[in-house]
Amino acid sequence: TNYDREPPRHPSLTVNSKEPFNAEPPPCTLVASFVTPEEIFYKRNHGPIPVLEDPSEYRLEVGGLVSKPLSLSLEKIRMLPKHTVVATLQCAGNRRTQMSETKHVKGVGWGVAALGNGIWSGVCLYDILELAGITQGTTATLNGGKHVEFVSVDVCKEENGGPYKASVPLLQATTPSADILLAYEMNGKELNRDHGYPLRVVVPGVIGARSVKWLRGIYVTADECQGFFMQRDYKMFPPSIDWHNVDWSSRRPLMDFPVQCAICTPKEGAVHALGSMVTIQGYALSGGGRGIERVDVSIDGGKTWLEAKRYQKQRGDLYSSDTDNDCEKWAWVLWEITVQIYPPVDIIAKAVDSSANTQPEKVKSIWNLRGVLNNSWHCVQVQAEN
Ligand code: MTE
Ligand code: MO
Repeated sequence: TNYDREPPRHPSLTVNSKEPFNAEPPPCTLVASFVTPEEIFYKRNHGPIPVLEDPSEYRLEVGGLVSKPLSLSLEKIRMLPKHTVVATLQCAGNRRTQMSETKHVKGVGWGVAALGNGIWSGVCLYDILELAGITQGTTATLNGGKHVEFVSVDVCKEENGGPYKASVPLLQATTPSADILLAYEMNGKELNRDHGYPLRVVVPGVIGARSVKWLRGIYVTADECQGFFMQRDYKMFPPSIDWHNVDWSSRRPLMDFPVQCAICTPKEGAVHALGSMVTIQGYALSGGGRGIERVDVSIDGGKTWLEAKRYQKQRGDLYSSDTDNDCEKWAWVLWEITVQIYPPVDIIAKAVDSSANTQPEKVKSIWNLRGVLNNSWHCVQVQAEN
């Protein structure tokens, strides 16, 4: 595999793995804007970034159990109705490094910034499927198609040199409110190579692993995708299971992510004077289109809690009511609270989603061999100035 045609990257990124390139921004830059700029948006790859020599030669193949197979050029795709979705992509491995502190887990280490909120524009997956002869809201086609598989062109060692792939159930793919997009723009600009140029899938509310980049083919299939990342990775096992007794076929692939929250500023080990006013900021999100109902912050290690103010647009337009119905359902909320602190203190944040789901207090109770979905309470220690 050849890494000499990688795109340029922003110097502020923390590189967790160089080849393949895996990197995340400093957490404080995440809370600087509701929409994450592309340069600092986390990058999660399993191989070199593909090179598309001639965009006019590109074709998206739509096949499998469809009545009208298609081969679509970029030009044709751009002529179809354009939709925009604001959605946060989050890697299932976000906060994995912390999970490893209790007991080692296998996988690329990530801090709290393996996520980003983007404005994605492109065509709706159900519009493409409709062109291929599948009607909206279909659970199965007459010839037995029940899943929609997305296939890329990148070279992954886990796939023995084959491309990255994933699938979603046909019903989700054909349901307009699921908002699955084939995006060719990110934040109002042409999608860049790191994030999937010329076309990527965006499956809102679902772990990032299913949002296949550098999309080349969409296939309606009878079975769920049998690729490595669906069957032998991105599954969650109980704490009692480790590499010696794991049976990958006993669990389903992860899809929706759970309620999650992290403190982005102050950072771990920050120093503050006794009695100083500190603004604590972070993000919170949940999967499956569930919004955030509440963010609780403690400045005494979890004895008492205060509710933070949440916002989705400008920092200036803080809202804390549950009556805000103009929120983006697939996007994170940013939150903040200004408090007087007497260090040393443990600052903790936890969120509650719109279905009243809460986060586990300790990482130990959700430890799993692949280190996925660490959504335990996030804690930052602040030291006293001496
Ligand atoms: N698509 C392809 N083709 N190859 C990949 O390695 N990584 C997946 C997903 N799509 C991946 C992919 C994973 S695990 C995540 S978390 C997201 O892309 C990351 O998207 P980003 O790099 O645009 O942030
Ligand atoms: Mo991921």
